[in-house]
Amino acid sequence: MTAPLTFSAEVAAARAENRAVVALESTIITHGMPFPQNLETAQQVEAAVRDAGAVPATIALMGGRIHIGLAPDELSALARTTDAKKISRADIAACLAQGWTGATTVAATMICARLAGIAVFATGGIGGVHRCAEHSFDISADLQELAQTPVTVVAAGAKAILDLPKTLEVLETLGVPVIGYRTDDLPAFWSRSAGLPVPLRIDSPAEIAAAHVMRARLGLAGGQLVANPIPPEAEIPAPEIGPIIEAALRDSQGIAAKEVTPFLLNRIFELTGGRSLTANIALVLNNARLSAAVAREITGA
Ligand code: PSU
Repeated sequence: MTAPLTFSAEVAAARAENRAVVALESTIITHGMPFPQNLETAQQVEAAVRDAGAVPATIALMGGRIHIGLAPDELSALARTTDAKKISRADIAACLAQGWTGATTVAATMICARLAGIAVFATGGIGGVHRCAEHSFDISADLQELAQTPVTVVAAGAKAILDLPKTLEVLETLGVPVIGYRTDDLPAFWSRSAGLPVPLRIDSPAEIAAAHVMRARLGLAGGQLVANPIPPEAEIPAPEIGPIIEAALRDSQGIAAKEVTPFLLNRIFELTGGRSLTANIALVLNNARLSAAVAREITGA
């Protein structure tokens, strides 16, 4: 009994040649950005990985199979789909067994990447501990996944809609290394700094790769979170985005569970007149480039 994996032609060729592969998620396409920017971004992110010398593997669930790499027409169809389910660890088996179309979150993409033997994954920002989680208990399954699945995830920190100090605390409790890339400050998605120290700092892709390999040698479960700050020219500084996040949170009363993050991202998009999306695209591209460099170091290419 093996997992139902279907590799795209490009990813299958890369595997045969032992070339570096970078996993990419699909919830950001279906639930994180509006059409057509979602498709344009997904295509640009794949191109950025190729330009940096690795092969992109966008992951999605379709027809009862885990697709590792999507053909251009599949990517385009997914970006236009309005009824894809947002799939995390809890949903993945039922989604496959039912043959639903599922977009993978960070947690589900990590599970699929591990099954496909992919060590590095690029996203925008991970999920984490939501504000007022002491009342709602809303903590993203992404954190537990980082604690148990050995994939290095490159993100621009956790999304600033979250409670970032609590997110860092939970990651520490779970034993997840949070590595600032060329920074001592925790990046906050749209902003370069959350005003919190990042627990670890590493300044080169080779050293991030070495830490990944060392975790495997030590038999440590779980992955690493690489926190890569948004490029300076694209950032929305924290004092500027802060009040907008507060306003979006006020508007989110009554929204719960999986709907919270997509609602907030969309509301912040509206309140910033689209500037948050421009920043989101820039940070994802930046993470794709760093992921390709780390993946190449791990495969020795
Ligand atoms: N990064 C982005 N946009 C997104 C996401 C990441 O730039 O929409 C998605 C990821 O799939 C992540 C999810 O796993 O948001 C977090 O959702 P939740 O807070 O419901 O766990």
